[in-house]
Amino acid sequence: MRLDYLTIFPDFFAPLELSLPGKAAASGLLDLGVHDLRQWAHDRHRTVDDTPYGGGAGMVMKPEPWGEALAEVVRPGSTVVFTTPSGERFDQRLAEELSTREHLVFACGRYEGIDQRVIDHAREIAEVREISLGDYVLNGGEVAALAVTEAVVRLLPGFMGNAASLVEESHAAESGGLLEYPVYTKPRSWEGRDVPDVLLSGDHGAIARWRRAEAVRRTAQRRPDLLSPSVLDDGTPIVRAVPGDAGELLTLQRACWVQEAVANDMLAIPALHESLDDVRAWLGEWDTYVVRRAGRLVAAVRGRLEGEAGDTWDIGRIMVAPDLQGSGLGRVLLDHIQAVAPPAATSYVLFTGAASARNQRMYKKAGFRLRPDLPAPPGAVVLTKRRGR
Ligand code: 6GU
Repeated sequence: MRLDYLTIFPDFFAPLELSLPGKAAASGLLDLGVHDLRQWAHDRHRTVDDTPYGGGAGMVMKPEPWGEALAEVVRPGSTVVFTTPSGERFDQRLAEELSTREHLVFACGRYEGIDQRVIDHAREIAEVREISLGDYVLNGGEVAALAVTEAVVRLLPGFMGNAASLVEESHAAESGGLLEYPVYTKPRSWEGRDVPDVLLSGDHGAIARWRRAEAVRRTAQRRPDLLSPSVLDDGTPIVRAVPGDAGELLTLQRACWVQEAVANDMLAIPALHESLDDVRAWLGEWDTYVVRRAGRLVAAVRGRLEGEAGDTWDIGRIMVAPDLQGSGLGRVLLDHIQAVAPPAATSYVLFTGAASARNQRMYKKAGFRLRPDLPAPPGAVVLTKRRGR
């Protein structure tokens, strides 16, 4: 595999010489080229940026040096990787895909980005991927290019010493997309902390079961988005809400809570008065799940840990589009939100209108009990349930 880097900070890539890619280069598995973009800037100051058309903050990278650089470095079969916070999210699947390419050219943007025509032009002469490491902003794409390089290069055949360690680690498709289980080595007891007994048992079946259970527990706690989504009877998935769902959630919420207002003869219900910004804000604070039918957002539920000890899973905003009410969707969402509660949750709590007879019936059927002993908002009742283990 050949790797080229186009950057205004070639020194960023010095680590390539020492780390694993350096060894691969020495063994002939990798060919590396680091290029200073300014060698293709021809004015006295070797300028690579300029002010944005249309105004706005910051500087934009000029197209001409990039055009010349790509003309020199790209060849048939190249893949050009633009590292940018507005790219597609880099993950193990994408690393595996890139590891099949003959030639990667990393184009590292700085400032507010590269003139869009450079990317459009690159698409005509090569395969182009715009890649982001995640939802945060770095000053430039160099560190991202290094991270992508390390993830890709270690997948090349003959690169890792131990092929099995590639299969078992976090995120490998073969381990079911779970995070890795915790690992231990000697000594058996350290600073009063002991290695779990099962690992010393010699019982390989028990060890495999323990590791699998730990991997699932960790994943549920840290990355619930990686666990297989729940599905309805007809296979419709229940998926995590994303920020772009806010508008439809607001519409559904208004529709559902008008019914509540009528049933309880009361307009002072928070869900009825929230703005789009309110919904956007709570989406960031709650684990929210939605169901779509034929593209339309028809149901939702949210949960989060509450209480002094953080052990109560607060369930709310169970909403089902008026035309689908009575179909059992609400109950499925109620079961789902209990199932995804983090391990710390030892009980569930929810509120509903004091006069919302249908809701209360469903909650009681699901094992919740009315708690007149607990404080409730005006016009509402509290129901709780202990979490079964
Ligand atoms: Cl690839 N570039 C920059 N500048 N910031 C980032 C990133 C890339 N990925 C996450 N943040």
